[in-house]
Amino acid sequence: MSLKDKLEAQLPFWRERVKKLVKDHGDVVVDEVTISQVYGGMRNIKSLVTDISYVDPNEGIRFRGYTIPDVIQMLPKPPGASMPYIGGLYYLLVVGNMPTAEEAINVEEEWKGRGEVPEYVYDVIDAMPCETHPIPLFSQAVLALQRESLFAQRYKEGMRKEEYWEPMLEDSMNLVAKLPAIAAYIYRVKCKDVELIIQPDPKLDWGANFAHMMRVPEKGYQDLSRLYFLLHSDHESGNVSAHTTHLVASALSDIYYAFSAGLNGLAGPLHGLANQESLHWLLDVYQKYGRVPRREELEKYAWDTLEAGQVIPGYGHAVLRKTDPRFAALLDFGKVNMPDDPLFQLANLVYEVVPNVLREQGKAKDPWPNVDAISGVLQYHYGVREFDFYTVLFGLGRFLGVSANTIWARALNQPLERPKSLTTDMLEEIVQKQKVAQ
Ligand code: NMX
Ligand code: MLT
Repeated sequence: MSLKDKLEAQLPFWRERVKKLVKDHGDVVVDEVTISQVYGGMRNIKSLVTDISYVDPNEGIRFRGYTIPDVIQMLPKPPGASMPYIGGLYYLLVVGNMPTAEEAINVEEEWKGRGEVPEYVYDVIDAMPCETHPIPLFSQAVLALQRESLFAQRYKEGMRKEEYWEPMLEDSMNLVAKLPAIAAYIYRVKCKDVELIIQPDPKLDWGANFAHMMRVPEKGYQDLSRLYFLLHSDHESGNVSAHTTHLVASALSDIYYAFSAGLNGLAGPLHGLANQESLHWLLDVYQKYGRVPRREELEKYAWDTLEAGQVIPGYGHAVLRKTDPRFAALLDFGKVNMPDDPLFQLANLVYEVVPNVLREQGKAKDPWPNVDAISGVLQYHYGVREFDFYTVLFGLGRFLGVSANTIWARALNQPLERPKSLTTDMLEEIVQKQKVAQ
């Protein structure tokens, strides 16, 4: 059975399960909302649902119930690789269980058949000024492809609601197949390379093909690419890129519109841009001392950053309260593949020093590193040194999760998202009424 058949087979059960839960228990209270949360970016308000991944504050992400070490160990891998097929990860995210090697390879093969990028996409990228940040290039390229949307076409033709998931899946499979070539092209444009289009190698899997089109020959970079996309794929529903994609798609905008919007959210320095900011910070430290600094020097540098009113990029998180397991997975990769790289050693030292500094300062609720504290160091090691490009890499991985979520949102007929707002007067009135009632 194909990924599509496996998905389709589950839909009657899931539709009935959700229908029954809402019908029988629709009034059960899940959460209460305080004024601090209303003014505080809706932090920790439990108001979204996804079965694809869950972030436990003390444990970190689980994909379909599996931890990162489980996923790395259990997913099928290409011969000789230490990291899994991304086709297998996509199967896990969309279908919900671990694929066999054959099932993972089937997804990879389907993508190969859908990978050709129309020429006009490259024309759109070429038409933009070369100093444009890679994220607008990526986001525009995705938006340009909207004319290919089967969802939009079928909707226009009068598709039935129960069928929405199907063209959403088709669009997602088409887009995921094209994204590595588009991303690699943007990288080559930014590097002012003469050879802009590198044809994919049909013998390689999705992750390794990305490495090939980036023209990074080391085998380690193939594995880093697979690992990187796996780790960045999903982080439950409330993060800015996932939530934006979900919100836009809830208006029945197709995945091209929705993901392009999600990428624009990812571009913010408090979200995906933190990976490039983090590498800048590490390089500034390194350049200041001309070497890996001593612990006391690094401590002072961190304090200087805080006293200048800036954040330490790559540290802290809106949900996590422990070291991000994605950081830990990249750290482990670095220990095996680049233990002597001075920047890697610096990132390691920062991990020993900065959490104590942030704890002492007492502001950040989470003093621990997130994925962005180290991801750039590993790219830098393999020669991918266009910092601006790092958020594109994050976005390429993130598509896997947000598209899986969008397919399921349409399969379960999730409605238009439209929360309610209040005025400050109204909130003050609520406070007064509660005081009187006490
Ligand atoms: N360095 C300095 N101050 C920090 C940091 C940090 N790394 N993290 C949080 N704080 C401050 C934060 O600015 C806030 O200050 P103020 O009260 O003056 O506004 C205070 O601590 C409380 O913030 P929190 O409630 O702990 O964090 P919040 O949930 O609002 O934000 C982040 C989470 C991730 C936006 C925040 O920790 C941050 O800005 N980190 C640095 C940027 C970063 O690494 N972003 C990447 C996130 C992960 N990703 O991959 O997208
Ligand atoms: C993410 O991967 O989206 C980030 O860690 C941010 C988040 O989860 O809020």
